[in-house]
Amino acid sequence: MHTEPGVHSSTGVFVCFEGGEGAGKSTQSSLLRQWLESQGYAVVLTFEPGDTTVGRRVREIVLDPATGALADRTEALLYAADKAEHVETLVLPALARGAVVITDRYVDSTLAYQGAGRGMDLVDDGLERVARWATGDLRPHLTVLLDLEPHHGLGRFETRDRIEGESLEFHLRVRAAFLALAAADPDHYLVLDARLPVDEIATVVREAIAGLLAQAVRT
Ligand code: Z5A
Repeated sequence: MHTEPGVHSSTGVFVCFEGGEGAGKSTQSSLLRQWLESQGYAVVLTFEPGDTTVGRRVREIVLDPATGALADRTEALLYAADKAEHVETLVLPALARGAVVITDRYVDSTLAYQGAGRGMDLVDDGLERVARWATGDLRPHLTVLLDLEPHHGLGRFETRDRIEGESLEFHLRVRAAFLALAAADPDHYLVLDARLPVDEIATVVREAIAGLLAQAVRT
């Protein structure tokens, strides 16, 4: 999968969790926040879609099954609007204060769900350009990809939202796209098997973030 080099903030540290449904992103991002705070770091834990005033309304539209089908470009633009608001009003100010910002989902989710899932080409359909434009091409220092076979992840929930209700083939394409993004830029990704015990995953994540923070202090 093709991506251009972007901007990695030089003040705070920006960490992202990605992966399919039920992969443990919320669990791991909360554990990471707790650990970082115990180490004295200022942390902002956030998520997409929906962690701003406007984003909450966008989230309702994109995830409520009652919305029904949307044109692919409409869906991509709604997620892009959420991202633009999120980065501008929440992520960038927190990074400028020197915080560690942890986001549960980010641009890769658009590339995987609206790209591979919906079948929009990243380049020919301009999908990646739109997502990068919406975020000012701000890139995480590290993306933790929690990799899980879709039937395991979907099995962790009883109800399904509008995207979770898509076919198994859709979710298989999404998983493959996440893995391809990580493989294309190994320096900025940590890929972990999401079936491992919660504590084991948390330990590996901590080690990676500790390394990242040590590097940030040196540079
Ligand atoms: N989407 C998009 O299409 N385009 C975009 O640009 C963006 C998003 C940003 C957002 O859904 C949807 O929007 C998402 C992609 C799409 N759609 N889908 N499908 P969301 O925010 O409502 O939900 P989510 O991001 O998919 O997260 P999630 O489903 O809530 O799961 P999670 O955060 O990865 O997992 P969890 O809540 O931490 O754990 C789930 C359960 O598994 C829970 O009971 C845990 O206790 C358990 N768990 C966690 N870890 C483990 C391990 N290691 N072993 C066993 N059990 C575990």
